[in-house]
Amino acid sequence: MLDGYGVTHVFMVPAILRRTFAELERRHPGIARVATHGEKSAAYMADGYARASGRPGVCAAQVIGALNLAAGLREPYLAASPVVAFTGGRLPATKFRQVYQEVDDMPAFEPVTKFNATVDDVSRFPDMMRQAFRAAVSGTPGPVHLQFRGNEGQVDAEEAEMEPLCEPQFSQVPPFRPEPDQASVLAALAHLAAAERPVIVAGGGVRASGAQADVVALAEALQIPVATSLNGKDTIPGHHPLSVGVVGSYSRESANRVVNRADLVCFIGSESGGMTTHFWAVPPIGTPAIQIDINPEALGRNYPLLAAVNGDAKVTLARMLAGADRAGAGQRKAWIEEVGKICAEWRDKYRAALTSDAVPIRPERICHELSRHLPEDAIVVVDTGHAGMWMGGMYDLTGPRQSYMRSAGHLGWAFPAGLGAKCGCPGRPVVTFTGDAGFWYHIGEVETAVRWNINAVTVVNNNGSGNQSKRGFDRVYGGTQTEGGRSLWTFNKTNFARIAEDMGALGIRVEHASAFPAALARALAADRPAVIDVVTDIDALAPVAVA
Ligand SMILES: Cc1ncc(C[n+]2csc(CCOP(=O)(O)OP(=O)(O)O)c2C)c(N)n1
Repeated sequence: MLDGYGVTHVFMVPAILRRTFAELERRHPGIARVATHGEKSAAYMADGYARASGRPGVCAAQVIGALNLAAGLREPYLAASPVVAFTGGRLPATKFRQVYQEVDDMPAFEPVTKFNATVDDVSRFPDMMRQAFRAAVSGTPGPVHLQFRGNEGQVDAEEAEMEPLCEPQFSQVPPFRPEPDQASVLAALAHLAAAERPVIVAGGGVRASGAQADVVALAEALQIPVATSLNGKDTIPGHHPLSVGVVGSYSRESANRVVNRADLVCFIGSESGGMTTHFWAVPPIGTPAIQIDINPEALGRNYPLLAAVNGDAKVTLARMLAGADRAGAGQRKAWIEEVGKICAEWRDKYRAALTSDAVPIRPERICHELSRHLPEDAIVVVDTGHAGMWMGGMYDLTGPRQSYMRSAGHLGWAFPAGLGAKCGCPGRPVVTFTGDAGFWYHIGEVETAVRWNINAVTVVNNNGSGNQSKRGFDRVYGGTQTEGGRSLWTFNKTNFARIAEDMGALGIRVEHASAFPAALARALAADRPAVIDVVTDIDALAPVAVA
C-alpha cells in the first residue's frame, strides 16, 4: 500500500513494523527505509518530504519512541503538512501490568493530528491505511497517526486475506479542488473592484493548492499588491513589481506598511493567524476584508468579512480571473505608485546591511548572497527564530520555480526537514538556512545524510549563540546583562564545518562574506551532503516588526 500511495521513503527509528520493513526490502526495494538518530527528526524529515513534494511523508517509531514522534508532529500540524505516523502500541493481554516501555500514547497524539486511531486487528490494515492517507491530504492537510498493536507493531506479522486497494487520488495535496459558490466569487470581485487600496495576503493554502501563478495573474490583472505569510513566501518572486514582502511578525517592513495602508485585505489560503498579522495588528481588526479558503471554518475567524469564498485556491482564482473587470485596474495607479515607493524605501534602508563586508559577517549579507546565487529551481528551507526573521525579511525568491518552506515555530526543524525535502525532490537543489542553536538540535543527522547520500546543503548562521533571545534578556536584566544572563543564550565557539567533515560530509567554513558565493557553488556541486559554517556577528539583531 505504501507503494500504491507513491511513498519513496519511510523515516524511522527501529524497531517498528519489522516484518513490513523486511517485506519492503524483498518486494519494494525502491522504498528507502531511512533509519534516523531520533524520532523527532524522523517526523521532521517526513514533514520536509511532504512540503517539498506535496505527497504524504511517512515516519514511524516503536512504542518507547512514540512521544518523541508525537513531539515531531507538532510542527507539521501547525504548518498543515500531510505526515503519516506509525507507532507500536500496547497489547490487550498485558496493558496496565507495568509492561516494559509502555504508557498510553494515544492522548498525546490527539492535539497534533487530524486522525488518531489504533489498528488492533491485522484485517484492518487496508481500510485504516486508506483513511490515514485520505485524512492527511484532505481539506486543510495535516498529520495523522496509526498505532499498531504490539510495542513494535507486531500485528504486521499476522496474516489475513486482504485487498490492498489504494486510492492514488489521496497520494498528493490537494485530492479535490472544490469549486466555490459563484455568488461569493462575484461578491469578492465587486469588493476588489470598489477598493482604492486593496492588498492580497497569500498564505500556505496557495502553496498547497499550487496556485502561485494564479495569485500573480489576478494581482496583475487587477493591479493589486501581494504580501505573503512566511508559509506563502513562494507565491511571488521578490522583485515582482507587485511584491511587497512577507507580512506580520517575521516580516519585511514594506509589507507591514502596505497592509496597514490598505482599505481592503484579501486573504487567500491564509489562516490570518497571529504570526501573519503580527497578532492582529497588521491589518488591525476591523479593516475591511475578504477571504478565500478551502476550509470553511477558517473564513472570518479573525477578521469580519465582506465576502467569504469557500473553495480550492486555484479553481477559485481561475473563476475570479475570468470574471475580473480589468478596466478598473487603471484607477489604482496612485496606490501602485505609493506601494512602489514604500518598497524602494525598504531597499534603500537595508542596502548597506545587505551588501556589508563586515567581519564577523552580517546575516543580511548571507541572505543577499542567497538571493543572488541560489539556483532557479532551488528549494529553500528555513528554521525559526532569527533564521525565520532574516530570511523572511531579507531573502528574495528570484523566480516562480523556487520553493520556500519555513518552520512554523519549532527551533531545529529546518536541518532534518531539508534532508526530507531532498528525499522528496531528489532532482532539485535544497538549501537550508539555520542558526547554530537550531543546527545543534539534530546535528547527528549529518551522519544519516551521509549514509543515505542525501545531498542537501545546510547554511549555518553561526554566531555562537541563540542571539534572538538577547533582546528579551536585556529587557529582564534592566538593560545590561550579567555574565550569568549571557550564559542563558551563548554557547562555546564551534566549528561545524570540521564536525561535518568528521561525519563524512563536505564542511566549508566561511569567515569573509566575499567567500560565500564560491562556497555555495562548491557545496551545490559536491556529490555529498554539505554544511557551510558561516561565522557571523553575535550582535546582529533582526529588525522587529513594524505595526
Ligand atoms: C522548540 C523550541 N524551543 C525554543 C524556542 C525559542 N527560540 C526561538 S529562537 C531561539 C534561539 C535561536 O538561536 P539560533 O538558531 O542560533 O539563531 P540566532 O538567534 O542565534 O540567529 C530560541 C531558543 C523555539 N522557537 N523552539
